[in-house]
Formats: sequence, C-alpha cells, structure tokens
Amino acid sequence: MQIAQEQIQAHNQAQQAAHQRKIDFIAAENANIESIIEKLVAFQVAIPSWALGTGGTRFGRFSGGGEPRNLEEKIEDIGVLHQLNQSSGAISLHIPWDIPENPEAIKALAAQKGLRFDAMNSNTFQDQKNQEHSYKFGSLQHVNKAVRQQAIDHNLEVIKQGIALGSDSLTVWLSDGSCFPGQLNFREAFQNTLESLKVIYAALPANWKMYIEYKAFEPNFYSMTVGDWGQSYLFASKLGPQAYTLVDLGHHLPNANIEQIVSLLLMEEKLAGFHFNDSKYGDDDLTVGSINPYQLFLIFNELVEGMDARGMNHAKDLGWMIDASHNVKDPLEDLLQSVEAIMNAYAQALLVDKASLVAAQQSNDVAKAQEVLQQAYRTDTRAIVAEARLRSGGALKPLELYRNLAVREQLIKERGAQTVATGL
Ligand SMILES: [Mn+2]
Repeated sequence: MQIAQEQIQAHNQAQQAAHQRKIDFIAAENANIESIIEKLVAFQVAIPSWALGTGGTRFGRFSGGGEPRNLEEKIEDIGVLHQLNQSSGAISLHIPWDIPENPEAIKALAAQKGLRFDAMNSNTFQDQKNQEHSYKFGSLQHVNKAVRQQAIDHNLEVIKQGIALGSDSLTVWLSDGSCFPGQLNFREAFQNTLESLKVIYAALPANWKMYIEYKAFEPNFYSMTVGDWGQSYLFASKLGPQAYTLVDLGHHLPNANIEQIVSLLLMEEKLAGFHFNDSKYGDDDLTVGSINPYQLFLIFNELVEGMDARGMNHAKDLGWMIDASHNVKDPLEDLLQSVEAIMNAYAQALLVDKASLVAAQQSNDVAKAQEVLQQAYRTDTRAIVAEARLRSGGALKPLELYRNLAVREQLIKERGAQTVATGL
C-alpha cells in the first residue's frame, strides 16, 4: 500500500498553525536551528527487515495481523514508514530470510520507495532446512572445520546477494560461545573465528565494510566468543581497515558506559555504527528511547563530538540501523516511535553548547558541564524534528496520521489477519 501525498498534505495543513507556534519559539531560543534542521533532513535510519512482523519469545508469539509475507511487502511497509517520517530511507536485510528471487526487480521496487540497501546480515545462529551441518555448537568458531566452512560459505553468499542489491556492508553477529565452563577452549574458539572471518573479509569488495557485532550473553550464557567491544575490536583490528565494531545498544552488561565505548571506538576509527534499541534488564528489543532516553542523548553527544573532531559526515560515514523485535506493539507504530526517538536524541546532541562544555571541562567546572548537557537534553526538540519532516515531504505527526489513515487495518484487509513475517 501507499499513502496518497494529498493525505499527508491535508494532515500537515491541519497541524500547521500549532506547529508554527512551537518552531517559532524554539528558533527564537536557538540561533543555529537552520543547520540542525539541515542535518536532520539528511539523517536516515535503516529499518531491519525482521522488525516488521510481531516478534516472539520462546514462550509464544502473538501475531498482530497484516504482517508482510515476503520481501516485496517488507519493502512496501518501510516505504510507508518513509513516506510518513522521511527518515527511514534504508532497509537492512537478513539472509536467508530475505533472499530476493529477482534482485533487479527488488532493487527497482526499493528505489521507487526511495530506499537503499543498508548492511546485509548473515545468519549462522539457526539451522536452515536441508543444511548439512548444525550450528548447535557454534559456526565460525566450531571445532569441526566442515562446519566452519559451511558458515563461511553462507557469509560469502550473503556478500554476493548484497552486491546484487547495491549494499556495501556485511554485519556478522555470531551466537557462538559456550553455555558451560570447560565446554570451549577460549583461545581455540577465538582463533577459529578469526581464521573464518579472514576468509570472509578477503571476499569483501574494496568499497565494502565488515561490521562485527558483539553481545554479552544469549543465546550462550557462559561465554560469547564476540562478547564485548574489546573482543570485537580485536577481531576488527586483526582483520584490517575494512572491519569495524558494531555497537548494539542492548548487547551490554547492565550499566555499561556505552557512550564512553562509542567515543573511543570513534577515536580509533573502528566504530562501524549502531543497532539502536533499548533495554531494561537483559533484553535488546525494546523501543529506542523508551527506557533510557538520557543515555541515548549522551551517546549521540559523543557521536556528534567525535564525528566533528574527525570531520565526518554525520549522515553517511557510520551505519545507523534499528535492531528490535516487538512482542506487543504494532511493529510499524513501534518503528515510527524508534525513529522519532533517534531523531530527537540527535537533535538534542546538536544543540549542545560545545564551546561552553569545553570551557567547563578545561576548568574542571563539573557543575557547569552538567548544566550544559542538561540544557540541551531538557530542550523539547520535537518541533525541530517535525520541521525537518515537513520540509522533506513527511507528516508533522507520523503516528497520528498512521492511525487516522487506518494503515494497519488496510494491511490486514490486503494480507489477512494470520500472516507471519519471516524473521525472529
Ligand atoms: Mn543487533
């Protein structure tokens, strides 16, 4: 389905007067509002193909209906999101869940919706039908060379699929690890993984990047072979300049200082980008900014500061992706909320009075440093983000319009109430 442009315009007209009051107020308070809006317009967040259906837990799965039944319908769903917020202009695919039958047709469909293909994701954490060897005891780390080779071959296939679609990066997330002490020789698991990654790395086209994602625990509960940023950084450093560390916000042990990790990876030119989500305990699937929006702001503050220090393009030089899976919300509503949270945290970070912060840091004025950050964080940036959407042709209030247009009801009518999207 597609939203008629006139419907977005009618919605915006109805909201215009109220919006104008808010944007005028914030523009009067902040001198650099125009440059912030420009940056927001350019900033795009990739939507993962696996977040478009209702996720499950190991206890159950409750489909919300109208879920995309194939890759074409996933692209259509992201097209709707992008029409509404003009900030979801990319899709991240998962192989083998999203193998295109006709890459050229898929490419054309995505282009028609204004979407490009972000990082490709390989999957060696599940066994597929007719697969010769099982990943029960790991993939790239496996003690059996034949299993490692099978996992390597799969990643090579993912790169091939990505080339056909115009992607330029591969995300490798491994569930490899061990559940019990003594199960693995840590050094051997690391070496096997490194040797396997080397073969995959060698197959990367020159303009491609490899993102090595880490996770502290789950599905393995004693050790994860790429368990933290240090291990990922070791792999990325040993592999070479095309390999980077990918930070998934939900993949840390509780209370980890993620903003410091981000700052140092960026300094070392090894930060690949992000999988955005939020978590309360050990989950990695909650809506971005729904639990700890201050942490998200602090991360963006380090990102903006670190990228500016290196003269990087905020929109293009790192990978910005959501990684989440929703059990109880309409996935499209949830994704609209997630993108909104990311844009607001980014806008707040752009509002930080950097000169004052540096001055406070250099004079050990701790209270002032906190004031500077709080001043930006406590600013209601929603009108700035809405203004960026308005200028790009999106809706002033995406979620409200989504509901008013009864998008989910239409999708259920088109696709049925019992559809289950491929994915987690
Ligand atoms: Mn992730």
